[in-house]
Amino acid sequence: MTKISIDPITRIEGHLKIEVEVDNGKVVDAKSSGEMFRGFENIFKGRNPVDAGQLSQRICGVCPAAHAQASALNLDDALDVTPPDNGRLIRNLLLSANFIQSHILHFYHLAALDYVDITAILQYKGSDSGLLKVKSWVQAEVKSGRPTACAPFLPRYEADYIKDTDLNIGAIAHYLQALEMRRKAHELLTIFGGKMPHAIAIFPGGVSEKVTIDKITAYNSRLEELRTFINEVYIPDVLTVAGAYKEYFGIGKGCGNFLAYGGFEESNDGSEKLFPSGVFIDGKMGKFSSKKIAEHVKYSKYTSKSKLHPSKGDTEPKPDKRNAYSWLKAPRYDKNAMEVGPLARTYIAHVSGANPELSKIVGKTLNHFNADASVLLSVLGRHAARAIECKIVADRSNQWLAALDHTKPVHTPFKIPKKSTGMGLTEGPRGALGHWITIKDQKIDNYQAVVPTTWNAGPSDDSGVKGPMEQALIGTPVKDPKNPMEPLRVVRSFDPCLACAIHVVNPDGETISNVKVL
Ligand code: NFE
Ligand code: MG
Repeated sequence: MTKISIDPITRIEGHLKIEVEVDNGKVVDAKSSGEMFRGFENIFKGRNPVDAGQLSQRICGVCPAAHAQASALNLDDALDVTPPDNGRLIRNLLLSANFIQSHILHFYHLAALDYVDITAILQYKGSDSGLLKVKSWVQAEVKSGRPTACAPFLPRYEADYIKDTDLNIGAIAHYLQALEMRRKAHELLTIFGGKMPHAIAIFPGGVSEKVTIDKITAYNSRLEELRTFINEVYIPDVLTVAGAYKEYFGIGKGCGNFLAYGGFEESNDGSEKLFPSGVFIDGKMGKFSSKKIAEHVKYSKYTSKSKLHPSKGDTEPKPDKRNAYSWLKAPRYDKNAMEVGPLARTYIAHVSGANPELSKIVGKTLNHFNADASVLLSVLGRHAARAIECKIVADRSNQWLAALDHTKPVHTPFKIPKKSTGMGLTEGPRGALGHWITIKDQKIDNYQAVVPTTWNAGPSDDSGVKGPMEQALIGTPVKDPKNPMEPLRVVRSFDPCLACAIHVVNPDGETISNVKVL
């Protein structure tokens, strides 16, 4: 039995440690540990409820629009206010810009170097200035013997990278182009959001930024460039990687249960959404009920009572708690571990038939690989689902943009009640995101967030059932324990964000664990 500890996992957001035990070339046990405490929820107490939108966006710079949206829906509920059409549409456009940016980021800048051979750039003979720059960096790294001189390209594990030089150099060119595309997606968000990260225009009752023809035009031109990139570069690249690593359709299955709260409101009361809400448990589709969520903490470093509903949750740290191995709680739905994210959304939308356009693309993708829907429950299924929903969201944004009316309001006025409660459920790029608020004396009395990565990367629950990512790791083949690329590919397929999940650094600056950087 070999024990492998990867700490921290690089090319993700935040600090995550993965420990796996390997026997006979396969992972037989896995532990996922969130390695920082944030206690973000405690900052909200005693504040003006309207501040929640700005505070919660600071949970993360990668998905702030998702937190802004969850917070706005939470406050809409608590303040009993409904946004007008323009308010709802602009909120969708802000969130969609964040989805597009985040999915391109994940595929090209976080995951691609698990497959693409960066050293192929040394064979590059052309004149593109960006590629020549990458070539000179990699050359310098290789020569210097100081392998950390130029992260993120090297050092790296030895692995079965793509062999075709042209394919690798083409992918590196797309890596650079994707940086430019992400800038455009950030600009999209600023047009109606004021700035990115941490938009200022999203607000209970709608948004504060008016519709103008100039803004519509500015959004439209950037969106069209992004849609072209998604169709002509991102989706083909995902298909290329999938074609070269077909075995990953059978690796990293996970718990097989999916949860989606649903996201992108298609009606002002929130009853219709682009991505439907739903649960898929033990092979059956079911209706989602927020009452069935509970956060277990037996293996989490908190003193809180276990199995509390998030509306009653608390965030009291206990770093030295016996047997606890993560700063993440373990959220469960009706006692089940649930995977959330692009695959969960796509699977639920596809199986329920709620989005025919999405089902068409899923069907085409499966035909391309001559496979049935079971292969989606895998590393490659997650990458494919992310690309498919990126296209769905970008295409639909074009229609939301067209539906804006510059003669109409963007906001419905509201009053802050003496006491109230609220719930805001939406979808972030990484999955189901929920915010809960209790208002007392017109101030925040309690604010709790349960984020996508907490669902996916959380530890065992009180009954010892492992989290979805831990379950996905078990059974993963490991050819060479010194170069554990296979488990890394499984982890990265979830696109974890620990900054979100742990809601800063240990205040005493102690070393929390031994760090092996790879
Ligand atoms: Ni910090 Fe986030 C997303 C949210 S994730 S990235 O997407 O919500 O766990
Ligand atoms: Mg929380």
